[in-house]
Amino acid sequence: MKYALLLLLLLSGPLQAKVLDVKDPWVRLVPPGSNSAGYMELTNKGSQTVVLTGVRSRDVKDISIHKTLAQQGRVSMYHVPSLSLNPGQRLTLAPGGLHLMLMDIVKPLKEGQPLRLELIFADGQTQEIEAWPRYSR
Ligand SMILES: [Cu+2]
Repeated sequence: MKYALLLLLLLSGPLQAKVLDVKDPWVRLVPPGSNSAGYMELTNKGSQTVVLTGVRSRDVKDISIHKTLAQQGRVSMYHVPSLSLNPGQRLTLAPGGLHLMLMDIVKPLKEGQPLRLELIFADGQTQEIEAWPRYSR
């Protein structure tokens, strides 16, 4: 009986909560050695505010949340410490705005090979997603 339960748990895979609804996660396909950026649409379908504090990956050493800002003809990026989503709120990470900055990519990105990312939330929960490398939207 115990054995059957264990087997069932193993078959069902890691027990990870889906904290956010993540639509169309993708990363810009860049040559090895270059930095890349990750994009997706996040929706909080729960009843609690969700705070995304970071993202990590086995294949990228340095991932941070960035925002691109165009000001007086100059484009710059700044670091955003966290993203907060109220219940029902949707947030889009897209070129020219919010994005995940991927620096020090250990395993070169390849078309058709998803990059595994782990979203880290303020309450300690994590959520694994797969972002697909491609040249543009
Ligand atoms: Cu950036």
